[in-house]
Amino acid sequence: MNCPPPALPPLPYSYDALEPYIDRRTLELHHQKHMAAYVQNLAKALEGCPKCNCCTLEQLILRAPRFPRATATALINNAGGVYNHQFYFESMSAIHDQAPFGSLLERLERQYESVDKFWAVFKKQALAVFGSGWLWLCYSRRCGFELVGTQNQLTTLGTGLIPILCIDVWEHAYYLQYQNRRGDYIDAWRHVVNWQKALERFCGMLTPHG
Ligand code: MN3
Repeated sequence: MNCPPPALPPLPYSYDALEPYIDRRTLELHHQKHMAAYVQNLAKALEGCPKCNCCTLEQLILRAPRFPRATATALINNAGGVYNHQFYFESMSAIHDQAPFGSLLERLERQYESVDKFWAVFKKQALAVFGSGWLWLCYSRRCGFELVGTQNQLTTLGTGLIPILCIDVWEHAYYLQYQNRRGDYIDAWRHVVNWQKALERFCGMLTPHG
């Protein structure tokens, strides 16, 4: 559970750490302008909502519909924007070309046959997210892995699925470097996925209290 950050949290790597797959300019703008705007707008929304201040990001998103409409919209967009960007930036690593391993690899191969086949499905689904949104690799004990698209700053919270990885497919995540070629960005993204973090999320979920 994460508390709303009072200021823009730093990235877990330097701005050029994902080059050549995601260039410095794209990452700088994405973090310092796009994510920063969600952090600032969330802080503004919380000023007008004393009851919100002791909530985590996840609680703000889940409880948003209980608030008056303007506050609810501000929370869904901005708590969602902060949560999604934190999740996305933590889904990537300065250690390139990691491969899934351990129990996560076993489970992926059981469901998709091979990592290459998983990526083929992932790319197809990420290309199919219409407009601005996200693609999530999620897991549930009942259904196994599911690839779930969300629009705008909606999350997978409240679905019963546990998110493992997410890719931002808003155009601002790739347009400077890849223009309209979302498929090339998805291919490049594969090189910077943080499978260590993905395994931690997956194993956290598999503990009795996870
Ligand atoms: Mn973004």
